[in-house]
Amino acid sequence: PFLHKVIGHPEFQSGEAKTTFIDNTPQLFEFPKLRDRGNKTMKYIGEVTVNGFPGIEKSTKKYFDAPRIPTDLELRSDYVTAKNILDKDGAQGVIDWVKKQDNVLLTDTTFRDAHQSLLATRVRTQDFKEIARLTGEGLPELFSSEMWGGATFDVAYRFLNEDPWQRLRKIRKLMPNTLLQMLFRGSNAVGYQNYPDNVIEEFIQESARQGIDVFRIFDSLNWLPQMEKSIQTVRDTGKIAEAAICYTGDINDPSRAKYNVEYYKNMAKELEKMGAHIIAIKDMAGLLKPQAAYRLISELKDTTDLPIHLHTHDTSGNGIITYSAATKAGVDIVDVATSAMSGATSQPSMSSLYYALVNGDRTPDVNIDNTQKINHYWEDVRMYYQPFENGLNAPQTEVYMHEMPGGQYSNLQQQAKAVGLGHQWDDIKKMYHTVNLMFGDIVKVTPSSKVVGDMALFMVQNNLTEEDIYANGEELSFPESVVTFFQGDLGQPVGGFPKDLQRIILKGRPAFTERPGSLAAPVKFDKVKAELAEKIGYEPKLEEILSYLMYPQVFLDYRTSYQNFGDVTLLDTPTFFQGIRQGESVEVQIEKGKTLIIRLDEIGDPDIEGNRVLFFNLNGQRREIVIKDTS
Ligand code: 3PY
Ligand code: ZN
Repeated sequence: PFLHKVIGHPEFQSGEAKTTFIDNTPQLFEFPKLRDRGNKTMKYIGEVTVNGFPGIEKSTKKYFDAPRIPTDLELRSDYVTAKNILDKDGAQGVIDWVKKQDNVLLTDTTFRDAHQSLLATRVRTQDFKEIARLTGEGLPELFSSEMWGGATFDVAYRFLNEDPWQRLRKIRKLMPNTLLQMLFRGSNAVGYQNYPDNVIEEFIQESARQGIDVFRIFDSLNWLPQMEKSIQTVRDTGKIAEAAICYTGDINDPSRAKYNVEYYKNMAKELEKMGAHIIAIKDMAGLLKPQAAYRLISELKDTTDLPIHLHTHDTSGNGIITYSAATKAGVDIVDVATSAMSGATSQPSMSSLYYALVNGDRTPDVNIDNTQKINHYWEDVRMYYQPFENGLNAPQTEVYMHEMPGGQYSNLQQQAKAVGLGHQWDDIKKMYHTVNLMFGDIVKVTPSSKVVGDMALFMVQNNLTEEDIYANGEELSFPESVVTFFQGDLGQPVGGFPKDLQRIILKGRPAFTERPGSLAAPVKFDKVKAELAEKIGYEPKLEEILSYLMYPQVFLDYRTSYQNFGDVTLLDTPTFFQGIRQGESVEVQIEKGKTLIIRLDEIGDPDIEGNRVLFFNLNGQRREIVIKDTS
């Protein structure tokens, strides 16, 4: 019918159809476009229906009530937000404003660290869209929303078939009056290795152009030389450079003297000299105990005039007490998450903190009713992600022993299960502690934490003790990440590497103490652009080149998947993870006013090669899609 419509069109019949024919009569070409998108979407749904979603157990699709979307938030449309101040008065304007506040300010991590730490970073843009606008409108008093960076970049491409840049653009549009914040791993950007300086610069500039306002910059070993470039680049973009000190050990425990209060004060002074606008204390594992928090924040406030932004994880269950102590000591901003996405390995709850501080002199200025209404949405949406729950739903004080970051806990647990060590999880946690001490008591956060995790798994898997490593290490072949770490690929740990262990692990390979970024040749963007264009068949945008530089194979796999399945971010989450039931209709709004209505009528039996025909109905037309059953 499509061909007939085109051929039958008077302009075509007149013999005068030129290239403008397509431009003048787009309606004729919409149907095949729709059909193509429909086919791709049905292919994706069919694939998940028949073979399940990679990495989670295949099960019958569950029924969910539609999430409760708040319709009656109280709005303060005249409120001047931190974002408005940044846009009008620049970064210094925001800093001056923060310093003038009596109340403790809040950053909402729901869109990044909370789901990274609770649900293996799996929350999809589709589920942020509905609530992002309402969060921006209903909670204008927030300092910022942390919604990008860390693991979200990699996971979006790798597991969610999503383009993280698109997520950033969408949220930017939906939250025009909220500061958007990202977690940036210094010279490791959003990856697990060092990148040349010009890649770091381009990445920051592009992220700033696309909407990031606050960059929380850290180095996974607290090694200052690796933070300088990022801080300077962020300053040059006019955005806010928040330089983070990763917190480890216990400043009040004399047996952990390596990371004492002086260590943190010195680092804060250095970061101030480097040009930080804000100092963050990044307590990635949740080790900062309440009394230590009071002391640390008090002493930092005496050390620097910069605002202090505190980040913790609630793994031990002490998060609110820590924030309460820090608030008393004068902390300026703290990181919280909506209740349904808080607690345990995530951040403390926004509304719990509100009530912990209510009627005090620094009560956060948020509308608690709005907070709770927005939270209803998350109570419902979290259900979708049940297969990714990490199982830690009670306080775990063992974190003070193993010191594993909140975001790593579930990851390492999965890694352990994948190599058949799920039942030895308790041993792995103890070994993680042992490895940390063997490595000289290092800062453990992505990517250094991954090295400790890899070594712990390696030792448990091969039944090795610490003594075995020193006695027989020469014969062992250590994980690649451990070897390159001891070569200096991630930089230098506080106090340097333990020499004996370094010798055993490197087996004569060279080690260097220079900053890896200073040794790496700058990336030639034109060359990479041409190479990538060859691979994907079109001229890539800068953001695509950057993604390819960070994650070459992951990015190419994403492109392939996009070619096959189209834009699957538009599917609702239960369908995305669990496919479709026989007889069910799902609606996919692909554009305003354009909806695909897809019904699955029947699943055919597999033929001799395992191929099944799925009988669909797409917007009223019968369609057959063949899917290979891999079971
Ligand atoms: C990350 O780098 O992803 C982190 O969340 C570190 O805490
Ligand atoms: Zn964190």
